Amino acid sequence: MQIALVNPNRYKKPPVIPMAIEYLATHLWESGHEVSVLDLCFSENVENDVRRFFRREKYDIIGITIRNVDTTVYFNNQFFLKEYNEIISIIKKYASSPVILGGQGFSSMPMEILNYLGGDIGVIGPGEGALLKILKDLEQGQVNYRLINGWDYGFEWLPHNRRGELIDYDKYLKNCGILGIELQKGCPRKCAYCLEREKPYWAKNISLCIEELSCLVKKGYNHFHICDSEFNIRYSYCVNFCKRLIKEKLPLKWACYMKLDLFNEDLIKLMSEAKCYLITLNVDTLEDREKNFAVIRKINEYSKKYNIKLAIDFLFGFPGDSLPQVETYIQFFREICPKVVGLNFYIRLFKHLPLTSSILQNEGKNRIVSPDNYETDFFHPTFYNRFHLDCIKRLTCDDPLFRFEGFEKNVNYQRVQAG
Ligand code: B12
Ligand code: SF4
Repeated sequence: MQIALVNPNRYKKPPVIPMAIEYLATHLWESGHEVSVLDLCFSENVENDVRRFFRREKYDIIGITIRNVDTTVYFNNQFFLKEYNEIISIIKKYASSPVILGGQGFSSMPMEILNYLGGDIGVIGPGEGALLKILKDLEQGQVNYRLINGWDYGFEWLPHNRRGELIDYDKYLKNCGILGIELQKGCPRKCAYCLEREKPYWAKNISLCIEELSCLVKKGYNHFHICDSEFNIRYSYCVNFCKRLIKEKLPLKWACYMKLDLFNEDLIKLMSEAKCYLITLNVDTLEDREKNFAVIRKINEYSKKYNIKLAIDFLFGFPGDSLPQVETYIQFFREICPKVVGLNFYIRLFKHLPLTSSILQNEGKNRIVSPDNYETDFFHPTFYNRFHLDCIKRLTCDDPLFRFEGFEKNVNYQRVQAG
């Protein structure tokens, strides 16, 4: 069948290569389908590009990747679904094939987004197996569903190599983008505020991941972000991945996200030898404070020892948090002095998260706010907030160690590169 895959993500702080499309295209292609890609990230005239693309060919389905709902930070928030809605309306002017939606953003509120964007079918989670099922059902005239769950269709066939020539990497790299690679899917943990919580875990074959990296390095790319929810979900996997990377001696550097457990000095040393240069550590005040401090202190110590930059994304202001408690965290970060600490004290509440229902049950809508007068309906950007910006500013005293999320539009790898 002829499949169109569209990337409507035009946010460029930084631009993100639509790796989902590359993996999906590879899998569809390997399964005997034809795939064309319309990447609108750098389009100067969306309508013209859409018209030209859909005039060239008639497609059996149009798959659209919905990566982000919004920036998920309160200050200078950008709500992307409105723009995606406009793009999909334009697409529908020039093509009448079924529109299939999927992606991380989509999966956060599947039915709501499917209705809002006017899609025909939505896929929750990984799209590889689900898309093949949809194609088969469409061929046999058996589509009697609007949503399917991609996690139900297995992982063993996940592609490790991707048709890089489908996307113009150079435009992304020139605009501070970097390449990504996915090693592991899912996260079994249950952090109440996180969209990635409680997802089946699947680790890709390390040899195949190394092969994927080698291919990209051969093409001249050397800067990567590991696109896993957290790098250290399974300790033995991280160790084996690093060991293989060290053995291959690939000329590259990489950044990753890590959670506050399943690490030790050996792992940080191996990561450094495998050319990891940046760890972003998610820290929240839901965990026990003393336990948090002890673990962060160690990761910070080992990162410094092995020359890896440590960026901390600090999420606070949960129900029950107090200013004196926040102050102890600020003092602690000052004392250990990581490379940078991003402060986020507006907690994005999504419709289907347990944190949202528990806040509504216990406090009602008292502390629920939305930027730009959006409705506080948990579909549009909706946040829980306890602290005023000025109070937190008073605690940080303009110390450049601390960055208030949303004011500078950049991410940790850019902050670290900027020095
Ligand atoms: C790594 C990462 C980053 C890196 C990316 C580096 C790089 N060069 O790729 C950096 C740090 C740059 C980044 C930036 C941002 N990120 Co980010 N990021 C991630 C993370 C951890 C992995 C994304 C990824 O690439 N996964 C691997 C790919 C292969 O998986 P995938 O995209 O999900 O695709 C699969 C499925 O979703 C599905 N699928 C996808 N598209 C489609 C389409 C169809 C038709 C179908 C059927 C299926 C399908 O199939 C795919 C293959 O299995 C995710 C969380 C997560 N675990 O996914 C957050 C995440 C996507 N990011 C998020 C956000 C908010 C951002 C920022 C807006 C942050 C900010 N304020 O600046 C920016 C946006 C930048 C941009 N231009 O879009 C949010 C989105 C939340 C939301 N609902 O809106 C997430 C979910 C994190 C979170 N829990 O809040 N990010
Ligand atoms: S915050 Fe990290 S560890 Fe917790 S559920 Fe999300 S991805 Fe998993």
